[in-house]
Amino acid sequence: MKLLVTGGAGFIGSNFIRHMLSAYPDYRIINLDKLTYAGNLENLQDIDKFPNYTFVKGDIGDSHIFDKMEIDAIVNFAAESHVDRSILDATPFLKTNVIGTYNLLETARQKACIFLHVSTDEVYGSIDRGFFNEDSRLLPNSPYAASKAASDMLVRSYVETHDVMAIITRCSNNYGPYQFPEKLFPLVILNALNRKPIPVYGDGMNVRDWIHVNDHCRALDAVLHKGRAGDVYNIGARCERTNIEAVRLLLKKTSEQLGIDEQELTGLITFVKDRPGHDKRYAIDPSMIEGNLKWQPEKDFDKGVSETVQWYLSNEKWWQRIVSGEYAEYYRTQYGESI
Ligand code: NAD
Ligand code: TDX
Repeated sequence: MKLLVTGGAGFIGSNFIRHMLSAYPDYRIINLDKLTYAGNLENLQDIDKFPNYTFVKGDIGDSHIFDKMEIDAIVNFAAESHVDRSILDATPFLKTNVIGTYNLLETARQKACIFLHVSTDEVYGSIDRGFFNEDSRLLPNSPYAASKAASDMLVRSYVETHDVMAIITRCSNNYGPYQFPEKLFPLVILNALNRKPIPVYGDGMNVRDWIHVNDHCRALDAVLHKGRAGDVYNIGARCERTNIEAVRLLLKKTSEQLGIDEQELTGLITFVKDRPGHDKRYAIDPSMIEGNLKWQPEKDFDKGVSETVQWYLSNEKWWQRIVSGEYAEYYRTQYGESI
């Protein structure tokens, strides 16, 4: 199979490429990535010499970039992905997540190839009780979520109008290696290592549903090979935690691995002003992918968190380069000088 992976230099895309090259050594993969602040070729250093892997620097919004590519399937990870940045400026979110997806849909239409659109549970908005299923209404609350919901709507329209063989997946919060330090898990680990305050928004009681990135990649593999065109699949590991529970677990694991007293790190927790429009709870029902595609998450949360802490401890060179670059300026804008 000839796969075009977009956004493959980011967190989930790079883990997906690694998974696919190991599971299907005869597949050919083109990774097209714009290399925004979140794209990092160091995420793929171990595989960039594979003969059946090619990297192309480019923007999914560029309508001619795909002309000469032979493609059986597109897996679209390319996006602006951070909610807090969409609050500061939504412009790149609309350009990439909406117009960029539209351009990819036109490409899939012309090449008559499969289009797997990697979306998010955030398009459903927040739910106090119960779970979102694939038929739940889309009620996005952040500009990021709205841009992803808009892209999902476009995908649906290309299935209905142009018979594009498109499938949408909506996954819950991912964690694992190579996640950019702006997201909660790496931010907590790195601030703990540097003994910096750990900002928890509001009262810390917002709930997120966590899945290890490898389980997400295995689910995407199942959808790509066994999913039905036109369908939507929720992906989740039934692992809800309040943010403060997740932060405390991360600090427990970090202190164990550093061999220090846990209280030295829990003392860093600092409750800060809440995120505007902060969704209270995400919780999705993954029964459809479990039943129809026989997929199940494999990674135990406690073990996955330990391994993730260990990964950041062992890969200081990777994150030092990020935190000393553009990220430092974003961090100051987001948290101010005191944090
Ligand atoms: P990320 O921010 O780590 O990576 C995004 C990648 O897309 C980067 O490599 C970036 O350079 C690239 N990119 C951005 N704009 C581009 C453009 N115009 N053209 C080409 N490449 C471009 O994001 P992530 O966390 O890996 O998320 C990947 C996808 O999964 C996103 O679509 C996101 O909405 C979705 N998702 C993420 C999560 C999560 O918890 N992180 C959960 C569910 C769904
Ligand atoms: O400093 C922080 N303090 C804090 O309390 C940060 C960065 C986050 N939080 C809270 C906000 C959320 O309730 O932690 C929770 C997780 O925050 P993020 O890591 O920013 O993720 P979230 O906003 O839930 O969105 C993520 O999951 C769905 C991804 O970033 C999206 O790309 C994905 O679609």
